Amino acid sequence: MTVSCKDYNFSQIESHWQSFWAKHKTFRAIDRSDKPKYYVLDMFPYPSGDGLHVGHPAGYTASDIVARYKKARGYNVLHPMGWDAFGLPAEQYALQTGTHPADRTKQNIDHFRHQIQQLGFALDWEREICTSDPTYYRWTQWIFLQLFKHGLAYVEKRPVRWCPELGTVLANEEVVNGRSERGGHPVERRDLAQWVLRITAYADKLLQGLEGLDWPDSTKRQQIAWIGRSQGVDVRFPLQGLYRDIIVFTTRPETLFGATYLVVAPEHPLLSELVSSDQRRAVTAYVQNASHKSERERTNQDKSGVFTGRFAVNPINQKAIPIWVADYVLGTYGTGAIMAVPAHDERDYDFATQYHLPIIPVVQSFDGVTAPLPLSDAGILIDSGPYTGLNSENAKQTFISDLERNGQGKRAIQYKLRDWLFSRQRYWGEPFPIIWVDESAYQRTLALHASAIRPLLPQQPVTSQKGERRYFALPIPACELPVTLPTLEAYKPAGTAESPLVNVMQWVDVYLNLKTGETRPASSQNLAGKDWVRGRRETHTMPQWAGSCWYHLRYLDPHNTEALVASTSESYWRTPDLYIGGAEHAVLHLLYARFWHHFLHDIGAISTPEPYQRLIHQGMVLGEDGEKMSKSRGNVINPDKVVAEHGADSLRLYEMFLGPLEAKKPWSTHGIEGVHRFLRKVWRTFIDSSGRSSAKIIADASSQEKQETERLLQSTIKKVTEAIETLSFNIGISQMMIFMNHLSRIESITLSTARTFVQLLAPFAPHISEELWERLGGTPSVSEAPWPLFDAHKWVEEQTKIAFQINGKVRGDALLSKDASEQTALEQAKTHSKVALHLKGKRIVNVIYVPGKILNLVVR
Ligand code: ANZ
Repeated sequence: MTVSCKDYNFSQIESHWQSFWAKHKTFRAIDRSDKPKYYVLDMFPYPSGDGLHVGHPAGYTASDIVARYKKARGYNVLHPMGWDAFGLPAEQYALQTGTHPADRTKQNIDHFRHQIQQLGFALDWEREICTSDPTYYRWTQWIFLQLFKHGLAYVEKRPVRWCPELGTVLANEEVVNGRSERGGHPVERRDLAQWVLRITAYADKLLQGLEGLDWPDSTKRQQIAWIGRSQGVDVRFPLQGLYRDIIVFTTRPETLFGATYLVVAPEHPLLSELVSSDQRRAVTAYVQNASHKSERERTNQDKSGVFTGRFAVNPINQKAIPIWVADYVLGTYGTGAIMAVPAHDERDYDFATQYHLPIIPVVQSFDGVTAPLPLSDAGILIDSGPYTGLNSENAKQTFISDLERNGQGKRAIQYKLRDWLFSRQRYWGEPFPIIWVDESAYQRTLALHASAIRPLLPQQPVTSQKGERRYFALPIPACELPVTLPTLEAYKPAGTAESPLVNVMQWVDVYLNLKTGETRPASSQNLAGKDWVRGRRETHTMPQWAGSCWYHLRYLDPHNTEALVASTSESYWRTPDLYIGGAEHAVLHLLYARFWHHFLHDIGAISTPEPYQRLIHQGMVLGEDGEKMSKSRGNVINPDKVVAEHGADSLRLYEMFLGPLEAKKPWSTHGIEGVHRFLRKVWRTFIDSSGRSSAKIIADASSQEKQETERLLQSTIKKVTEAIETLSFNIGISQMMIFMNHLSRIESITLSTARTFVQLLAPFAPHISEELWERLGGTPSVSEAPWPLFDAHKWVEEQTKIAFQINGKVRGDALLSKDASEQTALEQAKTHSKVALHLKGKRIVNVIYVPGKILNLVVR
């Protein structure tokens, strides 16, 4: 089928070429190729019920231009797409309507796929993946097994947010100001045994790995801040009247002489022991009250605290200082206790002022001027015994060595990064490949010689206490994966702080074969005895982050049933050369994915430590009013409508023309019309009213015209190429517009010029380009044509004659580039013999330079 239209009928043209690409598998990535590879990845979408947003194509078009360009440059390109398909909205929708989340998700994906295909992206659809597909999450579970085996997955009691009114636990994003987003009901904290991943074991690797990455600085900085590595000292403060010490973590040991009190967190394990009897009541009430607050509330709000009735001894000067309990000190950071130095720490200063505690300055600013307190800068130590007069920065090391020598302190490193809470009390997520059994079953597994389970057990067993009983986690071995999510009949929340899966007894209550790892529903038969034990499946599910932690690897080998990725594929494709996605993922997704990737590298499953070498965030596309698009504001632009009215090529080109890729930019309906007019002009210039290539296009143009056009063509090749390489697409588009204006003005265009222009336009507006290419006699497809190369020889012709004047009289000339700087022109002039003669013994007092025309020197 060919397109028969005479005019620029974009909808016919676009659907024709989309089927052409699909039929010819034009963008299929080849697994074993002699060509160099190029892997460009988009952050895959969550297929929400709202469909595609115009923000999606901003990133996807950018990656698509690069993919098409790299293909034209001879690379074997991998440009895949998939779905981050587990998640809350599908489950909530199921609750409201009774539609199964899997069905709903499938509908959404079909809609998204259709929308994305309409935009003509050069994707290899044979590699499409979906995180909620058992063939995919089988490997998510497999990675979890490896983490479990290596002691990086454990169970701990952590609070969940339980809403009694709704009878369900809520995710963080469903809680607003302590109330449920839906209904505004109060939300409580409940402690529940949950899975946690030991990401903190990777803190240093995650920090060091950042160094070699080509990422936006701000994203690196956010990752560094999130990991929050602090170097300091653990200082030992003996307690008065108890043979015990309190250890505090400080990054400012040089301020020890200014420590006027200690503070312990309400969760501090020594607190109940150290409280004096007359303060016990007040402290208990305080601790009780603090337990309802979140960490954020504790660190942001006004400070409060209670005296514990006990004193500690400052090891440096033997002074007794009071110990307080206050919730601005967190139990989860450092040692959960601090030495308060109100003169030099803002939080301590506020607290001391409020409770009338002493404030002793021990650092003075370098110039000796009394600065207002608290003074957190470095300076000169004062009132600090033998250390007085030292520069506080240098003194830090002296304090540390002295404390270490006297056994009063120890160097310590702290991280803000916490282990990753990996359980969700949800239905629509990956099940854990875990069965809980009693101790005897665990011991039997350990004693078995041939067992598929035993080699997967971590050194320390993972256990969970329920009332009197202790349960042991046994993994389901890889050969028994996936553990598929059962089909629920009712989506009602469990009514407890557990996942709805607890109600599916048929699935939960099983026999497990300790040798093979096989499972059978316990209700169907009694298998107790020999190798079978009864157990309960883990009913929590994994968080949505899990599937997106490693999807970049699955695209390399999406249909592999034997391994997550075959090493042959992995060693060829390795990791994405370019990763494009929103800045909202600057911290968590990127950190979690880096953690898993480093881990997989450590266990030898893959050959690279870092997943994403080069990263770019596309800026948000705002509404016409300059505000974030939202339904409530009514400023949402529907991409389907834009495609219907102006075509996919216009949408693509327009989104790239809006401005720099990384900038936030408002949509403009006027703007898209302008871009659309440009495409019509391209069409009209190359195609005549009968639909054939225009009579203006000839084999050879007049030499005068040819020169001018050739020069502009070379600039256009150069600029468009550079624009793609540097992802400054808007600059490339402007240049094509300039060139098009020229082409539309001149009498005749050579066929080769017309074709080259079409090739340059192709990555941006591929459909019209394919159509023009075909009508200009190109075969088989512009997507298969090699990229036009910039020809420096023809570029030289851009040089023009420039006249050298001295005091207004022409004394010589030379060929110079139109873009030559004043400096270059001046140097050229000085080497000209006649000009040099006239300059001899004179002083240049003024220079007038008109690039491409004259250089006039005023001399005296
Ligand atoms: C004495 C001191 C004097 C401190 C001074 C600061 C300034 P970063 O850099 O964030 O690691 N701190 C320690 N543990 C804490 C906890 N569990 N909750 C709240 N604050 C805690 O901060 C380290 C500093 O934060 C430590 O150094 C400690 O206060 C406080 F002029 O010790 B500092």
